[in-house]
Amino acid sequence: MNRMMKNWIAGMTIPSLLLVSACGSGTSTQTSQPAQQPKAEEPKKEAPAAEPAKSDGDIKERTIKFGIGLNEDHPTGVSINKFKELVEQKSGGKIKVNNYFSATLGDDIKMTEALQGGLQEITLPSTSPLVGTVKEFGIFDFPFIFNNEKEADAILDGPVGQKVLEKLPEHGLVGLGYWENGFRNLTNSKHPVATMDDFKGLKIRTMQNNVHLEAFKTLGANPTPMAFSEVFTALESKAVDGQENPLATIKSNKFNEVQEYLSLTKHVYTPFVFLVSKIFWDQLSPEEQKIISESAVEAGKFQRELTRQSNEKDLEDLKQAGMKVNDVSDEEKKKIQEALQKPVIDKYAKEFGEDLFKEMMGELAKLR
Ligand code: KDG
Repeated sequence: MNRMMKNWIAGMTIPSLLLVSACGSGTSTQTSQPAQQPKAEEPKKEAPAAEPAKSDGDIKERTIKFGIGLNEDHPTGVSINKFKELVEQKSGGKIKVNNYFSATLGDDIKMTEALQGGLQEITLPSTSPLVGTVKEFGIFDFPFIFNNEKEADAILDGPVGQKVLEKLPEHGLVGLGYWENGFRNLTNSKHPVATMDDFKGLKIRTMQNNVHLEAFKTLGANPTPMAFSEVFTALESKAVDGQENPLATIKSNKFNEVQEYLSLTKHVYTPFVFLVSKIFWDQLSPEEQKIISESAVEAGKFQRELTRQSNEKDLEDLKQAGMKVNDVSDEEKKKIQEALQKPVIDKYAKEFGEDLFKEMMGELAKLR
């Protein structure tokens, strides 16, 4: 994106009604509060002509491009198809959603940029590669921060998650809530990873995220950041020894074909963020925004349930497919977490915003 476009996006604000719809109704069935509304401003002159939002009840013929890196058979792919169904049904067939799976529109960063430029309407990236755009997403990347999905839901659907979503509009993006990528587990082709020492020397692909990189480095591994679409080939060619992802992704992307060991490290939880292009969003009528945000929330609930239900079967299937699976004891996880506290968590909490980090930890303490 060129500088003029960036400046223009940074200068844009959303008419207050639209923002309430994006951040309020988008998460209204969850526990978060409506967003603070910035004052409406005239868009700057060089803005592409966006059609003004019309009155309630106005639904136009539109086509949405929705892209993701995962495959269609992944629980998230199934749920994106559910989103399509909901939008098409709620709009009486006027709004069409075309889904593009398996990174056919590019990786998470590329699709996010396409949204900012108004070239694509929706994507559902992991929050981790987005820290270059909204650094606060990084607080979700800390190892062992969430003990279970219930804690993740409470933080993401609560005020902390909402505050991070509110950073998106100034970057040309609108966030309609969080779906689940999930707890990540390590696979590799060398040996089981059951202790802190077992990480040493392993070449591991990570997402494009400094916390992940630094954490694996601190454990003595050799991390390489890489877009998701390149992972299978990198594992197959042995350019890297391992990677880490939730079980559904390991299965859907057939990493078991090129990885022998699956260690249930559950070292970090990754959210997906439901992103809409702000250029597109601002063209929609309140009625159209409502259809999209309600469908995102409804399909998101379905997605979390489906992902959680499939975990057990995914593990069974991966074992059946020949992966050698091992657990990591709580004691060992604690040792790893302690080793990462100072060089990773304390260091990056300062960078991402200590107040927000403290707020998250305070909320988590209340839940425990
Ligand atoms: O589009 C989603 C995927 O590309 C990605 O976010 C999956 O967790 C993931 C990874 O490891 O890159």
